[in-house]
Amino acid sequence: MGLAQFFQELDRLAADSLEAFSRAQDVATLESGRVEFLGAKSGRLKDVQKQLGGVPPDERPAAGKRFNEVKQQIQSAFDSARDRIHAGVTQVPQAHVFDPTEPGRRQRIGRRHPITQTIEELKDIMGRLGFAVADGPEIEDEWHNFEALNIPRQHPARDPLENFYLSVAGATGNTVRLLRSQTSTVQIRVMERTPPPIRIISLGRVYRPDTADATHYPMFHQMEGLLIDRQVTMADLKSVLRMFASSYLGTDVHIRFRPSFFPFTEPSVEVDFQWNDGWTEFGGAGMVDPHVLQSVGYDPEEVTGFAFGLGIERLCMRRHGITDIREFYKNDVRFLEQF
Ligand code: FA5
Repeated sequence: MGLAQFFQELDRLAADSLEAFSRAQDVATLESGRVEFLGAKSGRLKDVQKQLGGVPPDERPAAGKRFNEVKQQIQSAFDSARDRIHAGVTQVPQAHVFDPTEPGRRQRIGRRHPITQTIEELKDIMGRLGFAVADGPEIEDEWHNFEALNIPRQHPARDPLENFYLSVAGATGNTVRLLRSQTSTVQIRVMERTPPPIRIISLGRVYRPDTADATHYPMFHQMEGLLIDRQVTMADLKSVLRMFASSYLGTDVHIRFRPSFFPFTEPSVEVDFQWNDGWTEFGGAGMVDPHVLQSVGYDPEEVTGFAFGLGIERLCMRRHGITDIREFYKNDVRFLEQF
């Protein structure tokens, strides 16, 4: 084989192998290229090397020199393809890189409704004043919602337009029930089953067909308080409410009683708290009427007591500067997540 022909063979080998290695994108293609061009037994480089013996002796040094150059070229093309492919294989896609120095992504965590949070806080404060928590049903009978509370049948508070009445089917026919309109029902339930002394609170939903506006909602929450013992006076009521209000609003709060009327307390008052820039009404209160004490079997000559019922939404609104009660029930996360 003449030198020119040998050089031609070498050039073709170099061109083929460089192209193959530069195109290889994965380990398998790289390996088959390696076997084809650099294979120790039957690689194409080996074949060309064998042809070196057929080159005339005086031309062999030039042929050998050129052969070595091409071999070097093919080897380095293989090396760089291998480095490139290995780097690609070990490189994790950017999106999955975990960088421990980056600040964490904040997870959105659910939270309890502001009214639920307020209820927990009120229980806590009243618990420290010695009041235990009592519960009663939201679907009530007329005895607990009215009669036992000294609200007789003809009383306007029992008007169907003032209450959500229900007719509940039972074995002995339909019975009248209603969604309780006040938590005062729980006073009766507790007194019926417990001898005095009593010191309880009850917090929960009540229902009235009130038109929703900034301060009214047809479903709202009340905290009822009841204390029955010997020689309880209005002064005890006032100091308990004042301690409560000061704890809840976080500063010394003045209490004002305005004369009022509730069938189940005598005397009865509206309770106002003074906080920041003015007076706000939070609920009603009074000394438990002797008729009520009698209706649950207590002796009004032996024990007296006070009761109060405060609007929980109004308390929460005052404390947080919320101007519209409807915000609580819109389920707007932008409002709710502020608490
Ligand atoms: C009562 O419900 C009496 N049971 C309170 C009571 C208890 C008096 C024990 C005496 C002894 P009143 O109807 O005023 O009272 O309601 C009490 C409070 O509930 C109100 O002051 C107000 O804060 C809140 N409230 C009343 N209606 C609504 C309403 N529609 N939406 C939101 N809050 C209301």
